[in-house]
Amino acid sequence: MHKAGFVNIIGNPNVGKSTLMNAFIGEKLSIITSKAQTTRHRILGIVNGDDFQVILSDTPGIIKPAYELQASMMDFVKSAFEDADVLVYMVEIGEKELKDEAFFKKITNSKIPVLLLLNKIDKSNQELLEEQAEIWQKKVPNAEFYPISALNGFNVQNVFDRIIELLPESPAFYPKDQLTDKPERFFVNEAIREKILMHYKKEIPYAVEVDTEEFFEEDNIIRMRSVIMVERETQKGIIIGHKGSALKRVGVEARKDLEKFFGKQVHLELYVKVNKNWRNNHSQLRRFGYNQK
Ligand SMILES: Nc1nc2c(ncn2[C@@H]2O[C@H](COP(=O)(O)OP(=O)(O)OP(=O)(O)O)[C@@H](O)[C@H]2O)c(=O)[nH]1
Ligand SMILES: [Mg+2]
Repeated sequence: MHKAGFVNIIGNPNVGKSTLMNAFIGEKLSIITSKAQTTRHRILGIVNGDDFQVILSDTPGIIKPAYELQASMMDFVKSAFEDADVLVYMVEIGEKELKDEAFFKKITNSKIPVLLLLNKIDKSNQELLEEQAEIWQKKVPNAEFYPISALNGFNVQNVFDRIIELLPESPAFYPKDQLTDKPERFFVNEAIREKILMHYKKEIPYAVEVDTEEFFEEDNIIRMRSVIMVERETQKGIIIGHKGSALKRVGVEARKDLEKFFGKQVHLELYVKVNKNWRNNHSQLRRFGYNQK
């Protein structure tokens, strides 16, 4: 018998969805930072076995959209409700509610199996854990409950084994050697965006989009050129930094990650461009892979 299906991870921003996805895959497919709204797309991560194919979806954290980019991010979350065979609803220790009522109702009224994961229990103690477990099991009575630590791997294998049990009988949806639905350039963009989230403050990371214009694979090296887009001229100066030092740091760190990811030497050229108000521009958003209706 062969099992296959879609296992979609949803929850508030910053609870550890991408960390869990990477733990299941065993690779750094999704970027992870301590800032909210790190993930902007729905990213498939595929785990293949002889008799199963688990198609995981990492999704953006649920927020009330304030601009078009965020509205597109929430459309990715909506799509994750539509095709799931198993829903993984992740919360973190100390969290009390999913702020979006409509999404929360979809979870509590779900006809498909829901796994409720209480993450970051490594930061907790027994008393707090029991208190939180009770709160969440009451809130989502239709779910199976698992305390986990995506970071340390605690209970991750048990959750994965349960997912396999819950999957429907089905042939594989993707070739068995496929790891994701995203092209190579997507991971270049993301590696750069991760460094920008890590090194710049306040609004800057949220005003940035990255587009990889060139990706040439040669025998011993991959040559890439990417543009970092910002919304305003002042932001451009901040990204570049004094004598280019800030941009250089982004480039060096992203290149190191990309060399690990592709298993090959990488040459990465970066430049910065102003793309006014791209976050609210439908055609620009479409160009960057956000499904605009
Ligand atoms: N202590 C602890 N930290 C964790 C755990 N899982 C994730 N984190 C941290 O929580 C932060 C957010 O992790 P992400 O995986 O990026 O969270 P996310 O839900 O994908 O966030 P968005 O994409 O912004 O919605 C990072 O700093 C992680 O290192 C965990 O089990 N324990
Ligand atoms: Mg994420």
